[in-house]
Amino acid sequence: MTATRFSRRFALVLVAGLLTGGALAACGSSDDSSPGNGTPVPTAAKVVTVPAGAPLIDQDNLAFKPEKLTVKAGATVYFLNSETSLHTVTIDGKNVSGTMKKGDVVVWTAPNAGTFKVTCDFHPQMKATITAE
Ligand SMILES: [Cu+2]
Repeated sequence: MTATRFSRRFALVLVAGLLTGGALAACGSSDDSSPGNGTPVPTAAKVVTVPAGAPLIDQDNLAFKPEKLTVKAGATVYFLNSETSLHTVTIDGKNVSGTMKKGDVVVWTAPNAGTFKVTCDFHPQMKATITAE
C-alpha cells in the first residue's frame, strides 16, 4: 500500500451508487454522452474521513494506484482523485462515481466475493482490479 502521502481527512465524498434523482452538470465531461438523458448520476456530496488503513485506491498521474487491491467481500473501498484531471470510478462497466474532481472521494462496497474491473470513463488506460474474497 503506497497511497498514503496525501491527507485522508476531510475529503469530499460522492456516495457511490446510493443516490437517485437530481442532475449534476458534469463539468468537464464532453464525450459523446450528455448528462440529463436519464442516466442516474450521483449528486450529493459530503465531507467524510477516510479511516486510517481503509482500502484506498488513488487516482493519480492518470492511473489507479494500486492497480490491484484485495479486500474482504462486503468491504468498503475508497477512491480518491488526487490530481486535477477529472476521473470516474467505473466498476465492471458501470459508472458509480459521476465525475470526480480533485479531492473527491467515492465510496464503493464490494457486494460479494469476486473480481471487479475498475476503469475510468475518461482515460481508457486507467485500469485496476479489485479482488474481494
Ligand atoms: Cu481518468
